[in-house]
Amino acid sequence: MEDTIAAISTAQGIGAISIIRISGKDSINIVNKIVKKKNLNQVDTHTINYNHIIENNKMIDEVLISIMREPKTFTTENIVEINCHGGIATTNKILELLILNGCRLAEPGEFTKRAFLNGRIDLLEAESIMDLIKAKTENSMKLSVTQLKGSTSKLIQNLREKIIKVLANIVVNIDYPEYEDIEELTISDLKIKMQEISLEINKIIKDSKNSKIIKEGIDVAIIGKPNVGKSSLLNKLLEEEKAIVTDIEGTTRDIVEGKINLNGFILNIIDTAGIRDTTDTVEKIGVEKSLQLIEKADLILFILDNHTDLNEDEKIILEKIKNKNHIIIINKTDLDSKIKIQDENIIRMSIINNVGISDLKEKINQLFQFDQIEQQDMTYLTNARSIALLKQASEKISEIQSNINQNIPISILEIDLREVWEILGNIIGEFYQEELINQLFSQFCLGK
Ligand SMILES: Nc1nc2c(ncn2[C@@H]2O[C@H](COP(=O)(O)OP(=O)(O)OP(=O)(O)O)[C@@H](O)[C@H]2O)c(=O)[nH]1
Ligand SMILES: [Mg+2]
Repeated sequence: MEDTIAAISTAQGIGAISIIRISGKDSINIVNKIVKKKNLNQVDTHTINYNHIIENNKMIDEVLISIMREPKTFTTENIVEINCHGGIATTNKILELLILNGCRLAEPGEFTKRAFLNGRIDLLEAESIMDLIKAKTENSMKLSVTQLKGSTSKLIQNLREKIIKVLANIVVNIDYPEYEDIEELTISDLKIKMQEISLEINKIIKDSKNSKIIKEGIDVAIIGKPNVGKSSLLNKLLEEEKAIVTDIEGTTRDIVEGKINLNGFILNIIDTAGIRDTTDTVEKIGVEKSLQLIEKADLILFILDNHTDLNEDEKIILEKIKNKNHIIIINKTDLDSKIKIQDENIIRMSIINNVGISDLKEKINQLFQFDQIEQQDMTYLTNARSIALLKQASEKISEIQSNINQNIPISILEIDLREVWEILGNIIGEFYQEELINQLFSQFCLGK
């Protein structure tokens, strides 16, 4: 980490101000070589200084330069930030001068990687910085900020502490039986502790699912036989004519998608090809995709036609969606009713007449309890890697619990418990493989 790195850390494009960030031992010295007015080695740390950037005595830009000396900086190294005027040409010119004078162009995420490697932030916080950069709605922004503050890391750290105490107790009991002042951990104590840990882990997993909803939104698939009004519904929800609507069966042959914001949550609405037996090659692939979406989507809107009774395909789909999040929409209520069906989640609509749209939104709201998610203290894991690790930890604890019931010796349980401790450590980056770290940080934007 000897190199001094530099990158443009504001979004590329035309903005009023661009920020160039430089981190490393020589950052102040290097910037000093390209300024004219004041010697930056003589200014106080954590100050903002007016200056001119020059090349061959010619002024390139008037700038404000923040000087932050180590160790109290984001990367724990000397950091300089140059606020210059936003044009691409000026900003690139300054970056070029910095490189000519000894900086290296930063790799994506390298600033955050340094912060992590220098022990300034843990892996979870680093990941939440990455999420923050990508955050789409206000809710998801709040979530990343809470995680950034480290509250989720604390949750995991507390769990690890609990485990360490149990482990220490086991080890002392086994290896130093002569220490009589340390209470012996009985099997029933161990059972209680495992139960506590398991409940805690599972609560984080459950809450993390909500935070996935907040961050990534809900995939909502519109499914149904041809001509029931799937594309009409997509267009109505998106308030634009995104998909083609005709009275010809098989109009939609591939997936059409769009996003809407429902009470601050993102819904990814996916219109699909009408499900039927078809010889058309393209449509057949489309139908395949529709069927796969039934498995993958977070919510299925299954549209039926009020004017016709259920066909065989529809009966099969009803069976498939029974145990999934679903809403059945009976569309075309402006026509005579010929359909016979019973289900708890039915909404009647006449999409072309704007009837039932608000009922549908309300139903979705109820199903996912958006109001309650918003009120929660959002301190949960938000990425797939951490959640997968937590699930692994939860399974391992279940294994320990069943081993306790089968009277497996405590020394064996100790090994499993140690493993849980390590898995949790992985979440906050206490044990890491270089490969994983590099891969993670390379997903960051340049300059972060
Ligand atoms: N009467 C009536 N017709 C409707 C209603 N909603 C949609 N339609 C009509 O039904 C026909 C089919 O609508 P689409 O939205 O293209 O149906 P789809 O399910 O996407 O059909 P495919 O793409 O072929 O699978 C069009 O002529 C729509 O105008 C409704 O509420 N009432
Ligand atoms: Mg369609």
